Amino acid sequence: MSERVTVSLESGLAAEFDNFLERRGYNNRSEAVRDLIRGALGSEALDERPDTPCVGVLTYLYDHKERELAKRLTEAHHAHFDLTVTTLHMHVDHDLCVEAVMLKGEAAQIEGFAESVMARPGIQHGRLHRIPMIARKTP
Ligand code: NI
Repeated sequence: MSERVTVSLESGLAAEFDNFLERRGYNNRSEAVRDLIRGALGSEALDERPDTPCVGVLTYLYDHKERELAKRLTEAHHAHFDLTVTTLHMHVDHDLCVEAVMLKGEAAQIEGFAESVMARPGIQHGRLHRIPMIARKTP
């Protein structure tokens, strides 16, 4: 079930918004407005409520030959088996690996685990993306 909401925009802002839609590939304003609202509500939840249930993806690059990094990463994942649902590992070349770790848990737990991994010496380009499980996409 959906509710109709009418929004008035001054012409300059409406033109900027239409340019935004074109750059992002949106076909209509409503879908873009819905995504922007979800994004704002999700950010607020992540900032203000550390127990917000989330799924997350942590990605990073590392050299598997660097000291005992690969072994220590595996140990960190096992120590947090309740958060780390699965890991995708790509051998980029002879030395470098990229991993994408799928996480599920509370916002702060996921962030804490991700920060502890990204802070390890040898971990490069670490990035976490969290999706709060508060507002699901509906047509
Ligand atoms: Ni590898």
